[in-house]
Amino acid sequence: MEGALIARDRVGVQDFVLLDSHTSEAAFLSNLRKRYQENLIYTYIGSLLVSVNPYKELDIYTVTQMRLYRGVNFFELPPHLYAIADNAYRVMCNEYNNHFILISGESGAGKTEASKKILQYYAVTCPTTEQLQIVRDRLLLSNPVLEAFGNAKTLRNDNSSRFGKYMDIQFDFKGAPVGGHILSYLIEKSRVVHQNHGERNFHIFYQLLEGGDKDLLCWLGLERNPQKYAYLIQGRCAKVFSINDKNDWKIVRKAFSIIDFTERDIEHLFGIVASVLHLGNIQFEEDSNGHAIIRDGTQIKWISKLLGVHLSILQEALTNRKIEARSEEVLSPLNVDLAFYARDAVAKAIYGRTFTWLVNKINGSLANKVGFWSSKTVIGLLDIYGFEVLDTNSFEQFCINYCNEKLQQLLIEMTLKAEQEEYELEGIEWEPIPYFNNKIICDLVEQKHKGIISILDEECLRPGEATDLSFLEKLEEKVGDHAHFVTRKLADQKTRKSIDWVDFRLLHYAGEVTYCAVAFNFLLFLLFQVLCNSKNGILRDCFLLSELDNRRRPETVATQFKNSLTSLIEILMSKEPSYIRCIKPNDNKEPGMFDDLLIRHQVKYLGLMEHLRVRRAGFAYRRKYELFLQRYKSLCPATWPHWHGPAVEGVERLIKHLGYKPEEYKLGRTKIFIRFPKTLFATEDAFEIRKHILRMFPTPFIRCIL
Ligand code: AOV
Ligand code: MG
Repeated sequence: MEGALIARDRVGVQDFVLLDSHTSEAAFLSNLRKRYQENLIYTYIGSLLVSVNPYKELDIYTVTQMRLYRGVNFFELPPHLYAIADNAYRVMCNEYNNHFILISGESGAGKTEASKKILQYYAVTCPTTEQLQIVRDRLLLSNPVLEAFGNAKTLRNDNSSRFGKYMDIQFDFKGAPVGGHILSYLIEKSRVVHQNHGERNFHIFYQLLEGGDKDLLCWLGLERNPQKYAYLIQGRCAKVFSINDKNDWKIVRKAFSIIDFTERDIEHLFGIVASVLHLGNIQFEEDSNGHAIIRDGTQIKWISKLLGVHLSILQEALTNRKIEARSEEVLSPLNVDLAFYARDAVAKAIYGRTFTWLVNKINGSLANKVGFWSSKTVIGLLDIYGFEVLDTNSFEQFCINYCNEKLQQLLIEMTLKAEQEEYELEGIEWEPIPYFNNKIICDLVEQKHKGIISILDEECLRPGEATDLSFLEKLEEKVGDHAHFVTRKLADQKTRKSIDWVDFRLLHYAGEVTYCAVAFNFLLFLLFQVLCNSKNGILRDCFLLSELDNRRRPETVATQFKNSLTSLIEILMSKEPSYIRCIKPNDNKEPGMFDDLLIRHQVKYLGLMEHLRVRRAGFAYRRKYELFLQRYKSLCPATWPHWHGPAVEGVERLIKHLGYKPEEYKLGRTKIFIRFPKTLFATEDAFEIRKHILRMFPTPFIRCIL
């Protein structure tokens, strides 16, 4: 903090707790802006790191930089991801406890980049052995594979994560990484069959077409041109300037071999990827009875070959559904609309489940093979999709935003708790701080019997009877008067315009979002049987016949998601937290552009001001007695050059000499707490002036009288 304190007029303070008017949003923004303009993208709020996406390469991620941060005390160097990573690592090694680093922020704010840089930091700086090199490589190379299948170009981010990811890095007792484990959350399957204008499908499709060799494409029955595929052209931007699909394909292929995929795995995997493209090109037309028939048999032949399913059975399954009539199962032909729906449902299902298979496969290769006993502790990295508001927000946005809501709540609860505990530990009175607790919104979504997910589940139990409209009516009836649910009536009065009857609106902590209820309760389980009997090994692993036998109602996707989030929160609560809050500086992906309005909104909803208030809780600065004395002892004759008594007494002597007034500080059990930044600045300035004078008069005599 040293240099930055002096230069604070130009580059701002490197910790927001040192701002004079800590409650002012304007001061907060001005500090962030000053630093951003100097390419200082990182700033602390206490131990939390705020990061603003630079949208350009900065030379702060070199190996030299990594080494600089290794083993150095948190506040001794400028704020950095590496400081957060190193701190978590050091505490883990010293105290043998588990940690997690939660990286949050909206889409395009830099979460994934941050998580990759932290992983690289550990890969470079942690001790390793020849035997462990492979683990390191696999940890690093799991990223390009998961990104190929789970990321896509969206309007907000050319490499947007469309799944949530929590990755544990496992360390042995020497602090060497020995394994890893990934949990993935709800991949955005709808993208497989539909993309908005200006967006793409998942990267892997374009990589395969662009980079795959001729023989492979020929074997898969694919043409190189993405324009030929209905599932790839809806966004009208198959080519993206910032993305090199050909190169990325090479990286993914290399990663496959390091991660231990067999040729057979790869064959089956791309058989599925190609089948999705073929599925998208299947067209249906109406026969004279109004039933759907497949227009051209070419695609279905390829699918049947690649997935190892019987051609006529596949054909039948795509154009019929099974219904129960008088306890008998009969086939009922689909109309054209439903056939298209069934086709898309299959494409989404096989892609989604294949992604889960991929994560499991990677986990198999990351599993700690050095021996169970040697794995001691973990650091978890959480990189989840950011809060998003699109023109049309569907079930997936509902889940994404609900997830962000839960994480926000975790952060608030954990920081408040930590702060309160520190005060109690230090024997300093805790002053309650008003803050917005978004538990109320989490409850609205997840509460048993009364929450939106429960209502959705109930509706799903009435197949045939339930509709989007009946779901909405239930919502109105059950949560209509909730403060964060905007009823249609209220919306009409407020906005003076009617909102569509298929919509409902939630007031999230990050803003208001209108969700479209269509397809919220229309999840189809067709063609399952065909896929269970596939000869494609991956599909056979993914679609189990036992699921069909299950007389119990399967859990709805929403409930599954809720349960997986609940266990994620449990995993996190059992570990020591570090936080990185990412901010997106503008909507144009442009370097150097600091959009005040956009950033102010994020500062607000990320709760940064609240965090700052909690963090200061009356005291801007706190430091262990030893560290405080070490730095400033030269300012007091009683403590200079050596102080032999207890550190706390040394500090008492020191601050008495400096003239601290009683209201300016408090002494805890192990730390000094300073209320106002200006007190600290005065001390820091005195320290710098003295250092300066010493440099000018280096003779021992002058030193003595100073
Ligand atoms: P996200 O993970 O937060 O969005 P990313 O980490 O993918 O966002 O960042 C978006 C883009 O911003 C990257 O592709 C880089 O071009 C740029 N970027 C981010 N951080 C840095 C950095 N530290 N240095 C240089 N460029 C950076 V989403 O996954 O959409 O929520 O779902
Ligand atoms: Mg991301």
